[in-house]
Amino acid sequence: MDSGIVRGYEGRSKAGSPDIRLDWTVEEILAVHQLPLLELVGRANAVHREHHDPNKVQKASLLSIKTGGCPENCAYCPQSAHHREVDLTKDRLMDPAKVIGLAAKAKAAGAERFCMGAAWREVRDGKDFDAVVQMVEGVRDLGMEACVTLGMLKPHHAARLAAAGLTAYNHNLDTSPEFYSEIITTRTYEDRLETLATVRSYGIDLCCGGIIGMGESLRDRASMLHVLSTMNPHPESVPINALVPVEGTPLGHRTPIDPLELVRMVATARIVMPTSTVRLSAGRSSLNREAQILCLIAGANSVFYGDKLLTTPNAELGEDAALFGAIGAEVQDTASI
Ligand code: SAM
Ligand code: DTB
Ligand code: SF4
Repeated sequence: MDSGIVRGYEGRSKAGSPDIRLDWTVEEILAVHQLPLLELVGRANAVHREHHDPNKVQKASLLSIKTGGCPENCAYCPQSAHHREVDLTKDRLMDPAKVIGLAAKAKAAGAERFCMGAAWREVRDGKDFDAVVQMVEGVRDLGMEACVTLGMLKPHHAARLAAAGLTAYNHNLDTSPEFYSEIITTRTYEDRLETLATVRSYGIDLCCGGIIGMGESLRDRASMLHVLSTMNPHPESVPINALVPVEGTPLGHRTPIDPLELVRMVATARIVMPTSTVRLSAGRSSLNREAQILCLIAGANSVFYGDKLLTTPNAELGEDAALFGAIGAEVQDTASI
């Protein structure tokens, strides 16, 4: 690629940029979301190009380090112990050496970020948390960004993760404050916000987003983006997931969303949070190549790479090679993931 094409994006302002607003209202966000599609995508792409290299898509690799048996009752989640009809093999926490080995493989296949998820309600002190700290250290030693998602945590846990070099902590709002209790009743929105504040206070980046396609209204989507875009600073990373309906969960029979709804959500997130990394996360396997490219034009600048998310299938590696080939990004050796 002619590096001159992208040179203009280096060194552009991030924090303190005049177009970074912390005072978006729900009405304004809803109005952006409902713009005519071509206008919305055009505006989002302009914001994207102002703050990011439009040819760069970060590949993040995702691994479930502890699977299933979670005491929370999140209606979308196959890992909740409340949803007994789900066909899922539970697994204890993985061995750190195995996890670090898989991170090295993911790096060899082109991943820059390694995200580890545990089906925990909260972090508890003990050998399992010690092992997670070891995993974070190992991933950082490989020169990769490390992200974990472990549920709620206390300040001393955040302090240990920060000392281990953790790049980011993923803790999603999932939906709007108004719709939240339709989806989860075993913890509150306030619990979520408290964990996020704790993580932030230890200088760890926030990875915080949500899911669309759970029966929420467009106002709920705008309201979730309102909570995110009024955080100061904005979360560094915002995953936008489309519900993966899993049989046996209360949302297992929901019809998958129209891909253009994901395009609208990504574009709106890009406009209201110009400098955040917007991640096109779960649900990508039901999008064709062109719909994914539309999401990238609308401002997504990262995808999960690899054939599995946590417990459900992701876009297939061959399809991803075709996607990255089509957009001209470097194609890695897919056999090594
Ligand atoms: N237990 C931790 C927690 O809830 O924060 C971490 C793991 S949890 C599986 C991480 C995120 O995955 C959830 O917050 C949710 O946004 C997303 N997720 C889980 N199941 C999903 C599904 N079926 N479709 C889309 N996103 C899903
Ligand atoms: C996020 O927002 N999406 C990822 C990551 N953060 C941890 C998880 C998606 C999980 C999809 C359902 C599954 O595979 O279990
Ligand atoms: Fe547990 Fe997280 Fe799944 Fe909720 S989303 S049931 S907290 S693993």
